[in-house]
Amino acid sequence: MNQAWIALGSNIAPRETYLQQAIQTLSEHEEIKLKQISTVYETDPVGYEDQDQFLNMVAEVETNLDPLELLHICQDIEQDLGRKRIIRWGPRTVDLDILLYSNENMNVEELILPHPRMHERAFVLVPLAEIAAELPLKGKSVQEWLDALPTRDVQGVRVWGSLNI
Ligand code: PH2
Ligand code: MG
Ligand code: MG
Repeated sequence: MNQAWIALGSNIAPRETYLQQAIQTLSEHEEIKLKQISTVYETDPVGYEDQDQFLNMVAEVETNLDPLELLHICQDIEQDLGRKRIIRWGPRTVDLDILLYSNENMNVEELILPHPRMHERAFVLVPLAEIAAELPLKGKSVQEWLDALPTRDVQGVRVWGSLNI
């Protein structure tokens, strides 16, 4: 079995429903076992700032699928939930990003593991630290990366609530 962490985000209404449906679809997949989900956070948009606030969370799964098979399932969920790619880093119904897959280091056109920007994003590190603070990532723990972020970034991530799974 491999252990993978997936970040989810939505900033088009109904945000909670999109997250809920994405988690539900993952958990119903025969080859995926949902292990943990974080709290849901409301977060200021990063990168492209002229867009609505996001809901973000992180899920831990176990799977025998390989990383690209898991990626394709995540992409199918995005498509089924109406994702349109118009602006890079722009508004989305739902985004599922594989953050980590066991100890895999991978760099192919479709997928880079660990996710290349995860260690600098509070909207990823705050929910991930909640369920995997000690996880090793690029020579530090997730908690250490989080502690190294500017306070202003962390303040842009606020507890919103929990999904009813
Ligand atoms: N995703 C992005 C770009 N910016 N900002 C927040 N707060 N949350 C996201 O999920 C997010 C973002 C690209 O995927
Ligand atoms: Mg993303
Ligand atoms: Mg993505």
